[in-house]
Amino acid sequence: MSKPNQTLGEFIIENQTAFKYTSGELSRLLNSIRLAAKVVNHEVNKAGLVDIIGNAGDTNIQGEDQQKLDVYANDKFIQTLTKRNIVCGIASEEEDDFIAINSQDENNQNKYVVLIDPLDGSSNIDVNVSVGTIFSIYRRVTPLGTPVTLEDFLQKGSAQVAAGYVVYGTSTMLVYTTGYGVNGFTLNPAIGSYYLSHPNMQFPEDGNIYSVNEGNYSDFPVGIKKYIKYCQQDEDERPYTSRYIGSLVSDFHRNMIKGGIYMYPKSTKNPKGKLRLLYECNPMAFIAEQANGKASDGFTRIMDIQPTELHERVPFICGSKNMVEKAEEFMRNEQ
Ligand code: AHM
Ligand code: MG
Repeated sequence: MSKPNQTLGEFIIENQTAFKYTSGELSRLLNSIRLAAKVVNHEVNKAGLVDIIGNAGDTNIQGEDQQKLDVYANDKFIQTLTKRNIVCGIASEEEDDFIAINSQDENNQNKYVVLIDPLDGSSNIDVNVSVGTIFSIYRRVTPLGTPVTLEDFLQKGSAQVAAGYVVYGTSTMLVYTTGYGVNGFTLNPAIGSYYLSHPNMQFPEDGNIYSVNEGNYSDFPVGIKKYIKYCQQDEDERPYTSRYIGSLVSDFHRNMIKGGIYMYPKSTKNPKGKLRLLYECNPMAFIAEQANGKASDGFTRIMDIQPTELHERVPFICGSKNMVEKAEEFMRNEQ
């Protein structure tokens, strides 16, 4: 399905016909995310210049207020997604409530809801470490012609029609799935086009990297503590390497390429885990499974969890299949 020098725009159109997945609306939706990600990328790249061009809250030389980058990213994604007559609702990490969007004919004919973390890992921005955007797309479940409701957002991850992330790293990449494998596109900033650089991405079945904030170790469930000790044992192919950026998208991206496991378990500080089910865990879980990896809360498949709240948190274990299954085995044994 991939061709040399193929751009993301070409790929989206070509796959629309190949998989007949929409009347073109999903393609237009993905294109709007592609566009917003370019605009945000441009701004993220200037983050190191804040002392020169002004901080959040300052007024810049054009008389515009400088915004914090996560607020800026949120605004850009919402603006871009709102204008195209495709999306009927958006939920964002930056918004307490979902945003309802009516179609231009005022008839509520837009089909899709988008859930988004516009700038994840934003504590990394000030220190020039990579951050990301995560998105998840569903068809609404309430009838067309009626206003969107919370029910449209509280769908299981298994109902996602597309999900993806953008990593603003040493290069900027957009990685996404529509349920037919995972493909990664790298932005050529000189000309503003994304090129298919990582076709058909796959997690290696096994890996030797584990990513977890070990500062929280003493608070972790016993099963996770024992699994971490297992990762550190000098036996067989172990000890594994510990790598933790503190930016989910970047940690996930590295583990998908090299083979590894990411964990954000529950702890006393975060009794339900820290990461959000709807716009952090579900989209990453969809990508992981489409890339032959696995995602669970330690016991249950992430995409089988029935959400009950927009900003619900969940423990998250995700990565190479054999590694996630091993961690689950430790969890089960300590129940
Ligand atoms: P955020 O949505 O507030 O940016 O938090 C999510 C981030 C993830 O990207 C990252 O994996 C995790 O929080 C790091 O948390 P911690 O600093 O507690 O290890
Ligand atoms: Mg986040």
